[in-house]
Amino acid sequence: MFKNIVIVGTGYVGIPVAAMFADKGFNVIGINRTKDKVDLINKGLCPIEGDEPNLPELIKKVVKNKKLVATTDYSYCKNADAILICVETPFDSEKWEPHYDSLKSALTSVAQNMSKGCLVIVESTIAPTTMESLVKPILENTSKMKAGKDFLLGNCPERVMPGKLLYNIENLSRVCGGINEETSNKMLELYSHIVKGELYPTDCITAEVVKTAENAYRDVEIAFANEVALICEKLGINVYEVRELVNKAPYRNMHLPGAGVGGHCLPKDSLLLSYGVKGIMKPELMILARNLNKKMPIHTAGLLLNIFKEKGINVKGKKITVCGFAYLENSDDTRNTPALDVINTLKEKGAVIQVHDPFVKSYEGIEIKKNFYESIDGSDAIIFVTAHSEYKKVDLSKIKKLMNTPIIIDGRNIFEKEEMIKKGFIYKGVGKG
Ligand code: SAJ
Repeated sequence: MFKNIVIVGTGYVGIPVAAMFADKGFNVIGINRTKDKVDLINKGLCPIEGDEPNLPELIKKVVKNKKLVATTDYSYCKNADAILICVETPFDSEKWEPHYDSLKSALTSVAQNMSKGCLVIVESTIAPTTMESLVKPILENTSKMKAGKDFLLGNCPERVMPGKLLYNIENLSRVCGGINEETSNKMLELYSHIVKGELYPTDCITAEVVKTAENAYRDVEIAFANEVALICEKLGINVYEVRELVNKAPYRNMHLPGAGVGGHCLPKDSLLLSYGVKGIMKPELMILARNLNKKMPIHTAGLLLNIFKEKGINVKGKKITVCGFAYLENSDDTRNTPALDVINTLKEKGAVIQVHDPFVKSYEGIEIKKNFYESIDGSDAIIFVTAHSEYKKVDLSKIKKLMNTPIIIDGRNIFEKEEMIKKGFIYKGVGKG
């Protein structure tokens, strides 16, 4: 029977799952290394920016009824029946390896405090074989206990998405990879309290591969759409018309091409998956796809640079407004945003960049403007990088009057080419020849 649950890491993954277990009557302790976040949560406030339906209200409720308490103190693990580890696991693409410092530190602190009979579950995304080669040894060597015997150990990969944190946890299926059958069954029992989706028991390494493969798969799907977009540009046709007709064929689901692939999952999970077989085999397709997607923001900036070149305009000093800094439409999440590569590519050529985003409050070293028309006033070009709904409603005649030169680059198929040309814009869209 589970009563006391500890969640290590109260970010995008940890805080919603902590609030959901607390709402089901469990005594939940949320451990975070930063005191500010701990204090915020203990005031009943949500530490996540952006629009997360029902999450702020849920946190307020469970903190008020004392079912959720945040702390920096790992000694609470002593009384935990279950400990979920939800810390960040970024990938260092320079060194070509996962960055497990947060994971290692969390595991060590948990192992120093946890008691016999506890169930430890890693929800963070990890490369295949990490449970066996890193998680289990740290827990066993530090606690002097045996996994599968003195404590149970499993991997239940998160499936969160900014903007749908609570919805995804409640409704998506989950893979419960246990060190043994007893553990997988205990995981099913625990998660059945908060997950309405299917719960699939399996072993740890299968769970590790499922998580990284499901995102590598999506990255490859998007890369395919991006490659067809590049072909359509060369052939002078519209990739979005091609996509619509391709998807009329049965079993086709061509994804959306665009200005790039950001977020906390897709840019790293194919790298984590390939890292899992490092020294054994070298995956090709998913790495090619990853490299193609990484080029899309540069390609998008290149569409503008080509126009300047054709018109004999010197980019140096030109005022360019980048619209959309979040990696995802109608979100404030900026992790691995393609917008940064668009901005840097143009800055390297001497352009002066303004950034507009209706959701992103701030970003280190970049002023984010809130008023769209102000941000494009006097600009020599606009590049739309994120498909925020606001951009679909802008007044094109007003934009044309405000701009110095009416050059628009559309990274997300926000506008129709014909309409833009009719209105007197010099318009280029990703995938639109
Ligand atoms: N993107 C495209 N074309 C597409 C879809 C997305 O260029 O057809 C771009 C987006 O603009 C964004 C990036 O890819 O920059 C990622 O978009 P995403 O929709 O995949 O959103 P994420 O990164 O939040 O993905 C998460 C993933 N979920 C987990 O890792 C648990 C992903 O597997 C889910 O499919 C996605 O949420 C979702 O749709 O829920």
